[in-house]
Amino acid sequence: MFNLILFGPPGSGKGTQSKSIIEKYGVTHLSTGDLLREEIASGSELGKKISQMIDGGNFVTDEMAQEMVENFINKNKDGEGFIFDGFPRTVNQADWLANLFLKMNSKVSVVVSLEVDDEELKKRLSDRGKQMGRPDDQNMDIIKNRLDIYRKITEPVKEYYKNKNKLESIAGIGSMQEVFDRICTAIEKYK
Ligand code: B4P
Repeated sequence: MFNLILFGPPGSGKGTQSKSIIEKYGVTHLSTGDLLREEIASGSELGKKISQMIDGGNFVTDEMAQEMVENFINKNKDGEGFIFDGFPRTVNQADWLANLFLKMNSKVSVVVSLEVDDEELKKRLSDRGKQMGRPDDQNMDIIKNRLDIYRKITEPVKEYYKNKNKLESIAGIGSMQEVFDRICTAIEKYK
């Protein structure tokens, strides 16, 4: 199993690049953002609760994210491996994932971190807000809140993987093809 974590702030290109990575490497896409938005779209009581949390740019609880991830992995564990897009977002989630993989006799193979500055991120997210209508992209205060949470709570996860010699940081600025080529070069070192 080859398990890749695509890491980076909101708007860094995780969802965008995941599509090309899946095509090239045949791994299964696990996007916690997509799973949460599917639950919201279903109109369930849980979906309403999730919407209150994420539409304002805040996280769901670790327990909610972990339960979703575990169910998804159990349903898709016979594939080539996974690309994690948006998970882990806390050090707690990273620890939990390591334990889950240990039980499955597997591991995180590599973490590719997309580095993009805040000005570019704000521009990308507000442009997407105009085109796609995602509630958490609509308002600059919400976008700033998401970036703040990223810097305070999610960025320390990078250090966690650096200490395990699994971190590859690459520039997320440039054309989508240029970024993709950099990601592939990083992945090939761990294949
Ligand atoms: P996500 O769906 O993961 O939201 P995201 O980080 O905004 O998306 P992404 O980073 O994939 O967007 P992309 O750069 O591809 O999560 C949504 C919310 O769910 C979170 O805020 C949180 O509340 C909650 N959540 C999710 N996971 C959680 C967890 N584990 N724990 C707790 N809560 C969780 O695209 C952005 C834009 O940039 C696009 O318009 C794209 O076209 C553009 N772009 C991409 N690459 C570009 C390039 N090279 N040049 C120019 N533009 C580019």
